[in-house]
Amino acid sequence: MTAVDIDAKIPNNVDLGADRRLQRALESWQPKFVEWWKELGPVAFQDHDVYLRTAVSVGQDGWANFAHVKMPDYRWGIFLADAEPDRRIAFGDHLGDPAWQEVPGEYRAELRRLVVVQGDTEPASVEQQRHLCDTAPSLYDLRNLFQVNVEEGRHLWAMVYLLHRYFGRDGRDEADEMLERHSGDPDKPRILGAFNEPTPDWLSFFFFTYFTDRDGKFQLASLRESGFDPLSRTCDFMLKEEAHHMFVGATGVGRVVQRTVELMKEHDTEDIRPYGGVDVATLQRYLNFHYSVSVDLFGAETSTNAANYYAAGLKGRFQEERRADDHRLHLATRTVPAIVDGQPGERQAPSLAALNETLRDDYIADCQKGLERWNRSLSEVGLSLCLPHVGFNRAVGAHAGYRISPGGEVLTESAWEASAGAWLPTEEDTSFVTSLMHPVYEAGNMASWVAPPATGIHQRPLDYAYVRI
Ligand code: BYC
Repeated sequence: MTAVDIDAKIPNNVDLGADRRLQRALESWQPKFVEWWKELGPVAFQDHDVYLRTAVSVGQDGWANFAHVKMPDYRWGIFLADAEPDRRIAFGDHLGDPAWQEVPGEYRAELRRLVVVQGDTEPASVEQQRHLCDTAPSLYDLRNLFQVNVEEGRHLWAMVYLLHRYFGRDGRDEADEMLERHSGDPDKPRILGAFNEPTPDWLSFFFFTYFTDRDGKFQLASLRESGFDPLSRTCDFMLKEEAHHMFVGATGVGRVVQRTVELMKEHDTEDIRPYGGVDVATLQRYLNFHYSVSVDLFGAETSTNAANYYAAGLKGRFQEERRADDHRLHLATRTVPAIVDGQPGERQAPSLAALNETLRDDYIADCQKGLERWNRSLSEVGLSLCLPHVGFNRAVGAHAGYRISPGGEVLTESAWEASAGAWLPTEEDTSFVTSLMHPVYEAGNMASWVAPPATGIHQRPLDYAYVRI
């Protein structure tokens, strides 16, 4: 294990000091990153002390410090999980070969593309969320937003390190472009669809961190399987931080649901908008939107890119080594969703080509778990939330171009137009949700539309000054 150099200009456990050229290259990218952070990171609170977790090590325990820090002074660093001795590639045509410590020449372009797509999402989400600090429902939530933001920044660092260290000149150019594309920019947008959608309010933020960060969990877990060992180790450590982001989403939506149930019981009505709560129908529409754009992030049902990544040993399946098959998938087949005779149906496809779908299946099963928890609360008022049909509101894959209801029925354009307002957030929903978004910045207080969390952060009380105002 390489020791963590925490006091270096760029904290790291990759022995950066031993490679002067690389160190200089990254140190020249560092001010561009900080400039980007100040320009396109959170629009306020940059000079405030925030109770942040900072990665300082990669072990099981004590890998992070908690302290008040000003965001631009956050110690963004490069941390790879410890190397596994004699690690072998666990799938694909190189099954059983020693994992690569350098980029194999024949897979350079594919690996670079994977690293770039992954890296691009990280600053994108910070850009999407930059205005949320104006309207946080509590200091606890404000701090969680900033925690998520600084860690997405660190995840960008994780990918930029790989680009600089392993991809030479074009890697450095790609690293610069990470700061040049911007979420929603018509000329230079972010690469993947969901990362160009705005995150205009906190309800959207909670659903984004539940559904879209969960795509991050599954993509990172697949990249952790990579035969390219530095990518695998980097993703392993990123997943540790990522868990908190999904916690923010799962508990965030859970707290909104809890408050909704309280208000419904108190006022004996589903129409709790007049009492400052979010009604269940609105929650379902927000869920439908964030779920469907996140489901798109897995790509098409069958993909030669995905097959090639797997065969080459670059990107595996979720929990690859726990699967009881040959880990090559040359002969295996599976069903994938398809439109058959104009209706949602299935077709048979080679498992190798269908790996995006396999990952999407794992993701959907994971999404369902949170719903079950929220629905336990909602059962007290006889209501529930559900995931829409996989073909609903899709822009990528077999269902793109079809109008499919949440129940899975193919609709004409006019039937869709007539019902879409019941299924996706309307302008009225957005303006109602916006009307609830008022900052609550007295320690311990909470906005009316969301219940307080069960506990504070790192054993601190709920009325702790998570952000010093
Ligand atoms: N939007 O062959 P296909 C995270 C493109 S999130 C726009 O099916 P493939 C995070 C596709 O690029 C995790 N374009 O694609 C979360 C391809 O283009 P080309 C991010 C799309 O390659 C929250 C074409 O359509 N990490 O970490 O099999 C906060 C054909 O599609 C989209 C990764 O995604 C889309 N949604 O699959 C912060 C992991 N979908 O080649 C962070 C790395 C597809 O024809 N990426 N296209 O020009 C990959 O593994 C794959 O690139 C994808 C796409 C799974 C994304």
